[in-house]
Amino acid sequence: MKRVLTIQDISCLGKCSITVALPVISAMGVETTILPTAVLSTHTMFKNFTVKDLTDQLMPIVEHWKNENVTFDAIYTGYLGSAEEIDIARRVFEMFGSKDTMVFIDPVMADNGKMYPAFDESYAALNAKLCGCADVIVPNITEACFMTGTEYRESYDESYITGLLDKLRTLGAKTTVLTGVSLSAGKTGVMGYDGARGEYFTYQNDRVDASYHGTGDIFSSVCVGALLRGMELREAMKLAADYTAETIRVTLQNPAKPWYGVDFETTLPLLTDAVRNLN
Ligand code: PXL
Repeated sequence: MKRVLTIQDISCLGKCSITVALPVISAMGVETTILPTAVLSTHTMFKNFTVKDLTDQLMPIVEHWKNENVTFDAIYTGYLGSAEEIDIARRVFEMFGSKDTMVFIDPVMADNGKMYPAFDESYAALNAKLCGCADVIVPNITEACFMTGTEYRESYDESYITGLLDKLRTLGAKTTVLTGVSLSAGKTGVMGYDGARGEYFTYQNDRVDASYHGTGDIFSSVCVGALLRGMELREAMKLAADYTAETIRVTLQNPAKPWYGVDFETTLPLLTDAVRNLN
């Protein structure tokens, strides 16, 4: 069984970061090791959340693993809380990286044109540098703008997206995928540059008119699971985009849905089915 290390926070309530990555990737038949950067009472879209920073625990934990000769097929980073944690992520890539280890970075820090609380432009610059270590990066348009110094636009055309992709490519990641890209009315999905094939690709599905917290983490977790189960990049992106859209659709039908996240628990069997016949 493939093994991934994911580095992100634990938001105890909120259906994001590790509380999504662990069930989603596990359901896809991939062992998931966690390196929790902080414990928060909720994600940061709630008011008055608590935070216990775990930065001082991170190196002792990974050094223990190193002494146990643990190896990872992939390292997946999501929400990292500080400059120091970005630096630790880089050290973990150096300690556990090899030519066979996929480094997958979701530079979580912003959405809808704005930074999340706790982040600023200098954090974006550090995240941009970290992205240079990756095999695959999956920023949304807002994160891509902050990392490349590009003006954020609500409405855009394909040339704005390819322009952003070209700027992102200069950061150094092999494959660059922009998420939340809507190339025509009623559609949304991804547009990326596949470094292995040297070409752009797009995948668009029907837009569901609702925006939920944690859906970026679901998308990334499915990509990581699918890639580790041997799916091609495009297939993995399609599965992740379709699964995320279907989960939002299912959530909208639940009259008792929580406001803070989606009902991925209901749709997890789709992922198990999708990987059932893979090696
Ligand atoms: O879903 C991204 C995310 C992860 N972790 C925390 C967050 C957010 C987004 O706001 O606040 C703590």
